[in-house]
Amino acid sequence: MKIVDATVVVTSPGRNFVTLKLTTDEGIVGLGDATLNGRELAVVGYLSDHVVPLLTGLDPHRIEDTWQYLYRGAYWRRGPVTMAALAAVDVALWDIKAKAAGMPLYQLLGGASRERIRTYGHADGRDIPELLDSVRARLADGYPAVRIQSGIPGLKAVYGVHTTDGDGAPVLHQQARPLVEDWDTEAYLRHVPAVFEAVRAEFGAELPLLHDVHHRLTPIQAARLGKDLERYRPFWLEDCTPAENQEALRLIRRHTTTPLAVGEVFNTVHDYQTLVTEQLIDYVRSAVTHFGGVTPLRKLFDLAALYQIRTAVHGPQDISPVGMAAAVHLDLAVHNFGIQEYAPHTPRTEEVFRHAYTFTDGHLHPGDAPGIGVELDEQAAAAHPYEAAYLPVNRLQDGTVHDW
Ligand code: EZ4
Ligand code: CO
Repeated sequence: MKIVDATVVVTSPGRNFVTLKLTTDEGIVGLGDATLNGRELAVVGYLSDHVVPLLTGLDPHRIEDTWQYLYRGAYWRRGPVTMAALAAVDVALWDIKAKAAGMPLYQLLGGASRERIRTYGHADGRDIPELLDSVRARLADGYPAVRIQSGIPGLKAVYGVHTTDGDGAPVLHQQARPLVEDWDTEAYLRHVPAVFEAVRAEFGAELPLLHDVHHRLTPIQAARLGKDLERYRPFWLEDCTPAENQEALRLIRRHTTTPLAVGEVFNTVHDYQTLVTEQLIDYVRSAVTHFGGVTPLRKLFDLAALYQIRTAVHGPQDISPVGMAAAVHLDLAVHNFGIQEYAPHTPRTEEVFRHAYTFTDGHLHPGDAPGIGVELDEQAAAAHPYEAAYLPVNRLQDGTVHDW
């Protein structure tokens, strides 16, 4: 079999998605997600200018070899743009291989290790009462675990607390220039324990509760927060520091038994080397789409398994249904699966990307369609052209830029 065509499709049914479509001489089509929120066109250029011209004529069955050819062959390795482009190629090739085999992808990854995929949903509120209502809504949706994010007294806008448009899409992400949010670490550190206290008081001890710090603390601040939250038994504290300084996690780990989850902005196994081999974290959080695909993420998961570290693939709405499908196949197959982040895509997005994976009673299943089980409706996609959109930026009250 040979690849005879490769095209890059950009569509914005509420937010931008970048999809690579590979077609073989046998008429098999493979899809891969290359969406990098706020920097989409950089990946489009990388793919169209430097990858697509290399793909035609290749044997799509040679996934590992193609991955190494594009990774090592570029010389300039790693980085979010490169690895999102590589991820799209890798997933499209797995899609083709599984379709050629007449099997859902998870079968080629070793078959199902479980019946279904446990997820967590997002609850948020501008204040605690609004958050409690949101938790109630997620429980009504069937989620077995909930991430809780709350507004902070004195701050106008913080990560994870949305206003939504009629379609349910987060409007904060749809600005032609970055929205400016504000931040005050001391106010945050004072407020979060009260948020956990209120949620535990309302929903009891058993509900798994997660919280995303979004890279905003110093190591000693993160250690303090981890200690303060221990009595509420969080499922995890996510991205408590900017973890490209992996050594920071040593300090945090010495002070708290709160489980730690890291990795949504990482793009290779090297970014995790210290964190995993020194057992400084409990969950690896990379998305298929941002980590170079199923091939390298599987390798990370196997490395993590040696240290009893579990998986928690990043699953925001800026991963397309193509990237989500790939994740759900991997989740079903690997032994050290932990939990999957999941928020349904908007109806407009689901018209463009029809998927076999299902969400029932708070659990995902990849379905049994051959391949990854996603079809791209190109006509529907073309009705939604690219729109410039950026993630917000964060400033302290004196104007200093802070990590968002
Ligand atoms: O801010 O994917 O855990 N989830 C997150 C996400 C990220 C977005 C950035 O594009 O932190 O919501
Ligand atoms: Co996060």
